[in-house]
Amino acid sequence: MTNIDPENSREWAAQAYALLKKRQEEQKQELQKQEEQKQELQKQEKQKQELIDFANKENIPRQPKTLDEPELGEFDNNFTWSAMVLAAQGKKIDQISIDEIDWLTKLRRGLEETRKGFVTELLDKLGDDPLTPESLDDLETLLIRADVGIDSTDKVISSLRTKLNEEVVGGEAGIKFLKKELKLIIDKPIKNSGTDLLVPQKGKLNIWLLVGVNGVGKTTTLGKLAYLSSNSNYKTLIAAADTFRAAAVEQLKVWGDRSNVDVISNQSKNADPAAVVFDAINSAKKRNVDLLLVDTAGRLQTKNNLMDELAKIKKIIDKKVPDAIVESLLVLDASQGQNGLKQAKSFAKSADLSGAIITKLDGTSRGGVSLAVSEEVNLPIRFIGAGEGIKDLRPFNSYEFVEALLADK
Ligand SMILES: Nc1nc2c(ncn2[C@@H]2O[C@H](COP(=O)(O)OP(=O)(O)OP(=O)(O)O)[C@@H](O)[C@H]2O)c(=O)[nH]1
Ligand SMILES: [Mg+2]
Repeated sequence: MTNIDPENSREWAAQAYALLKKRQEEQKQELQKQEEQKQELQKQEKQKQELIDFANKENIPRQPKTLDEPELGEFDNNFTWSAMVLAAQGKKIDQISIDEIDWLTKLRRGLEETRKGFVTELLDKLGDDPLTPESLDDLETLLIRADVGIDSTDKVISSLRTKLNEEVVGGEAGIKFLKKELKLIIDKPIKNSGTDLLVPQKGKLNIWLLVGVNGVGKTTTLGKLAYLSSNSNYKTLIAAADTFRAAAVEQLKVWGDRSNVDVISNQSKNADPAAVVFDAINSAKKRNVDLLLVDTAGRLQTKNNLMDELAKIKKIIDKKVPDAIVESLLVLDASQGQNGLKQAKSFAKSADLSGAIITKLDGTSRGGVSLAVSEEVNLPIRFIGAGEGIKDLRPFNSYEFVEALLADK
């Protein structure tokens, strides 16, 4: 990671902006060409009436790739900040995409409420003065208020206190130190897991189970994951193992259609979720699927029968595909703050979890709960969601998260 000076990075951002603008123009022209070709093709197809049915059923070519990058916005603060975060991670100008800029802008905006809760107030209080024991007390209160959790807060404050005993710490240096400490907390379970970035392993069947209480965003997250995965050229399949809620299958099919991913379901009443997973595994094996995403019903961690159901799903997987790589991902709604943390703790006790996905970071002041999940539940955060759109989910990146959390404007 490089530290670049603000002047250079502004210039860097301006160059990146110009490049993206040019690329967008080229893509638009390409898209128009594809559209014209498509219309021509449709015209021809119309003339071949007898082939139409067949073509529609089996052989219809996939839609030409539409311009799925968002529009490039203004060259403003958001763009500059996002470009700087990418530059600091060693990205080259020609490696960045509008998608990444767009996501970082969303992330920063999403964390705005949380940030307002403590950083802005902290920076106001600190001004340019060095940190004092009193300002640490203020920081402590603000961190707790942002749902960072007692343990993480204690850790950060005592590190800062030690540093303060050794040297004078200016406001800016204090924030830099704080960022480093927060990042350490988030990175610990990720490092412990031995996997920095969760991606499906090629050549194996990867099965990701999404679990969590009602309404936290499991199905939406699964839809976004299906999009990410199929867009990254992993053969993807969805298992609709939420047989509890009547509309669940339909909801999943809509998501599946949006990313051309099939959904395996069983529409009969009271279908057994484990049986759906059984069918989905058969299908996945036949089709050489890389990633099978399993949607499950929302459940309270206290409901034993539902927790048993999860165990049953896992048993089926173990039996049918013992060499599959299974991830049990707990979906947590950030806006639930400490309540979400409690859920995570209970789930971690009764379900064998391997990671967490934090959703609804947009519009909550409780984004700090991500730190509590890392510190107190010891779960690596794998993805974060900040919006209801198909692209509003990205692999978790602790550097980007902490930068967005502590961005000063
Ligand atoms: N703002 C925002 N809303 C989200 C996000 N993720 C999910 N939602 C919304 O949360 C609501 C519940 O989402 P679902 O995906 O149906 O949640 P679920 O966990 O599958 O719910 P059950 O199946 O009933 O347990 C929906 O209205 C989603 O659009 C997010 O990151 N941001
Ligand atoms: Mg659901």
